Amino acid sequence: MSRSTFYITTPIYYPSDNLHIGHAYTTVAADAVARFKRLMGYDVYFLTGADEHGQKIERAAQAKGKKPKEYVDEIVLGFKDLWARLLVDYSDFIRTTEERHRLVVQQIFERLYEQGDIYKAAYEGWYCTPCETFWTLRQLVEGNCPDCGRPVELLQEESYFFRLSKYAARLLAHIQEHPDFIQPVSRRNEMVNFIKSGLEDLCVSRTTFSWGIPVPFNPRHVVYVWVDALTNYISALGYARVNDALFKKYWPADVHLVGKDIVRFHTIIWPIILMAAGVELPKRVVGHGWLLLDGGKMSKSKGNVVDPHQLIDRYGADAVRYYLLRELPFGADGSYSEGNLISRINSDLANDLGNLLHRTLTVLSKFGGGVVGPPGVPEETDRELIELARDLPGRVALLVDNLELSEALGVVWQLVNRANKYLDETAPWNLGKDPVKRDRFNTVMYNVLESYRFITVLLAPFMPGFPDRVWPQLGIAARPELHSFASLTWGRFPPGVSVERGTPLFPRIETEK
Ligand code: ME8
Repeated sequence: MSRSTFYITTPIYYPSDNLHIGHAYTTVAADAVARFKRLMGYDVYFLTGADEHGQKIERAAQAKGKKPKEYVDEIVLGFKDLWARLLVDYSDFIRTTEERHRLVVQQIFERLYEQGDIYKAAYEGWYCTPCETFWTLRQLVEGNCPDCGRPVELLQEESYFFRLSKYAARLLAHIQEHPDFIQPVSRRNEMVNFIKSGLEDLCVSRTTFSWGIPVPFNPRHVVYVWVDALTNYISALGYARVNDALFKKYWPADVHLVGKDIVRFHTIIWPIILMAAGVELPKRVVGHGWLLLDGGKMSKSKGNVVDPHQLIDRYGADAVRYYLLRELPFGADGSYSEGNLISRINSDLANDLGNLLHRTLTVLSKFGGGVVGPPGVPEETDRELIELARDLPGRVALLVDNLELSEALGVVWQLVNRANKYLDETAPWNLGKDPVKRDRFNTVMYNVLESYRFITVLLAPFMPGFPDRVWPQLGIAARPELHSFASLTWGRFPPGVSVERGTPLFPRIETEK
């Protein structure tokens, strides 16, 4: 039987500048989900990439005295370097300047034109370059872009238009019939109201600059950057090409993960392009919240950004990933501060998670020669711990499925905390001194080690570097069959292996300067 597939995407980011930790958040979240699904045995395809066209990029390149392609090539190297440093394991990286992408965009544009969904008309509109979005006068807020508040430019040109209005009713019906299509619910309600207030046809070509994909039948025009960009999710799979095996296998996407700023593009323009092209819609679009800095959205164009490289240098990729994934509850915003990051490291990682292993191995080395014996008959307090561990894989899997990653980590920490408390309650450092209590000592040690195996397997998708540092300490580095999701049935930890105390997993960060 073939394995179930799972296709997840991140937005393709603009290489107008280097990425900040807001972008890192989306990509790391998608990576954690992709890794979790792989761990569960799914055949996963995880796509990320770069959105390289548009006036914003053209201007950024000009400002640096470079040709656009030369400019984006450099920045994209930086994207890939950041993902490698953050242990992001994508299946493919699509660039909208690639031929394989251009062909698909042009083909879809031509098809929609031929079937009358795209038409030519004179146009006058207000354009926000940072957002690459047209607005009508009525939509402006005090004369500025309603999304970002920055000045807009009046543009007059002959353009191609896409009949969004024609598909509005069908899109609404789809959203009603597929309650999971837009998540969280608050975003779905917003989009439903937006569609009900009436969709205007969308201007989908530009003539005032040339850094884009030419409209195939009128190359004076380039394709609107959002139509270009959204198409990446299928062009990367080889849609409409001779070799479309990936498209056949993985489409429709299970999750498009995006920030709340671009949910509208993904739940209105993208599904309507697909409907018009006769392609199935993605199953879910999930809009996460923003990472705020000093109460405002971190953004490249505002300049209030935090460089992920510095954080990785200081704290390591696993800690940065953990912090990002823990800090934003599903769908909600979260505030970034280095102080919070440090307290998460010190309390959650050093004190709770790191210390649990360290205490256990210290006691086992001192009183058991570093070898755990088989467990005896469980007592009430053991059963409580064991039940919590047994339920954990299912609970975490469900939360990850719902993209509730902060909540999923919270659930893993229930076991971390319970195991620490269990050590306090059972005090194996006393049991170990008393030969009569050897059986009880082994039981306690066994239960904590087995709990730690559960914790390590479940944390692997969130902190991919973590397990490789734990397995040698638990003495099961050479036992990959005990590292899998399927191995999480209680009692598989092998008695008799030698544990090996290592350096602390997460050293405390000293804050006083
Ligand atoms: O919008 N907090 O690219 P972009 C959380 N090219 N997430 C943040 C964030 C923050 N402060 N800032 C950015 C584009 N993001 C288009 C996408 S997709 C077909 C085309 C994340 O470089 C979040 O995922 O402006 C947001 O949606 C994305 O970066 C915007 O990246």
